[in-house]
Amino acid sequence: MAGTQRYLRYIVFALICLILLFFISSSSTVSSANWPGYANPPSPQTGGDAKTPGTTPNTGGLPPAVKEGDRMNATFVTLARNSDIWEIAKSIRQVEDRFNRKFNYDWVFLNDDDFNDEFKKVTSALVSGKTKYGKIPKEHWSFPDFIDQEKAAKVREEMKEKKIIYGDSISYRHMCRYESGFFFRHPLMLDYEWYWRVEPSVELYCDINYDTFKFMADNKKKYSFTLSLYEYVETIPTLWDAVKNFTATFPQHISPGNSMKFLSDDDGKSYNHCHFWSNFEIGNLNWLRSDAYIDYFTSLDHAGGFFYERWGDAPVHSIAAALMLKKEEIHFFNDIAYYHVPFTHCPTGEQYRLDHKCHCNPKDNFDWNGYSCTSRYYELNNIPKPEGYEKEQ
Ligand SMILES: Nc1nc2c(ncn2[C@@H]2O[C@H](COP(=O)(O)OP(=O)(O)OP(=O)(O)O)[C@@H](O)[C@H]2O)c(=O)[nH]1
Ligand SMILES: *[C@@H]1O[C@H](CO)[C@@H](O)[C@H](O)[C@H]1NC(C)=O
Ligand SMILES: *[C@@H]1O[C@H](CO)[C@@H](O)[C@H](O)[C@H]1NC(C)=O
Ligand SMILES: [Mg+2]
Repeated sequence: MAGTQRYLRYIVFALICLILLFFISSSSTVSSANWPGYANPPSPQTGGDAKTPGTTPNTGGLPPAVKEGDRMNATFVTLARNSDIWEIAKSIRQVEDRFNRKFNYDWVFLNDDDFNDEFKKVTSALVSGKTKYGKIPKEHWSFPDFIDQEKAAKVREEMKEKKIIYGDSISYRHMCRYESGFFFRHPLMLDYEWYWRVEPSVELYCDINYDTFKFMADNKKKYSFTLSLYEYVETIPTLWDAVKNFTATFPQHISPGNSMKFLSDDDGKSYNHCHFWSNFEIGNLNWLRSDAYIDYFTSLDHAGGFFYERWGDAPVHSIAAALMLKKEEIHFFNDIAYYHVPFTHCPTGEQYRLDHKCHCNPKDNFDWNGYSCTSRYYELNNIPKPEGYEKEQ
């Protein structure tokens, strides 16, 4: 009897070993076949984490790979040179990770030169939607005939001596004029109603889990921003005069219920230099293509300040939005955490930042700094400031 028992024990032991071996090998094939995890619905965490002292269960799970539902008539748009390739690659990767891998919107690239193969290869590999590459027509990137080029050259010399940033640059002026008056009229852009502008070297710090274009449409927004600040006065000494001439000539284009209070502290007599920072924009292209905006741009263009001064597209777009849109049509995206050197918008509100896996330092948030114009926007629209803003001032 004792011999049979020992015999049985050996058999049971061998069986257990076999079963164990089977589980080890099969479980490792299952998990590797299922990698990457994004393909799976978030699975409830096993109790193992919670039972291990010093660890916490991740109850947040992983976001779904692609959002269901219709897409808007929208595109990303980037103006860039071939030499911007690695800096724009960085921006694209962040926009894709935080937003576009879930929505797969197209991306239009514009350049005053031809894009080279490397630029196209790298950017099209990174973008989850279609990519399109456009060359800017010469007449949108050169001195218009009504500009006195000698006078413009003298201004650049003076600005260089005063050490005004980009003060002596011709290409920077063409860029500002192009972004002010032409990008939305490029043939590739005519196919779309909405745009999101992205520049090289920008960062996004939080997940964006909803369609921002749809949000704009559903809430009747036309223009939006994440950062606002005061413009460098030396670059726009006569911009406000040109604006006043425009409003006198085209009073029909000025909207009732506009955001004049954002721009002026004396009912429009003078400009306080506040503007939305246009390196980030989500906006409506049909508004930019409207008679009102085109009349505005044409009027400013003829005043000459893109070349005789150094007008930036940020104050040009901002003044247009503030005067020609109803104030409710301009949106502040508190939830889009954004960086363009040297300023950060990090959403106020800790719970929001945790829920959206933000990686910005709230101490870097510029919104409540004295040089930001964002509190004016809140006050003018009677929006209560987000909880906790006092601590960030
Ligand atoms: N194709 C082309 N794109 C340009 C040129 N100059 C600027 N850009 C693009 O225009 C946008 C604004 O130019 P930036 O040099 O970023 O200007 P900025 O944001 O005022 O200044 P930075 O602090 O240097 O970023 C970026 O998307 C640039 O890639 C140019 O000469 N040709
Ligand atoms: C997208 O918008 C543009 C501009 O309004 C329009 O011409 C085009 O037909 C629209 N495309 C679709 C698919 O709706
Ligand atoms: C004012 O605007 C009108 C119409 O755009 C233009 O003809 C005129 O030259 C402008 N005057 C100045 C001083 O800019
Ligand atoms: Mg830039």
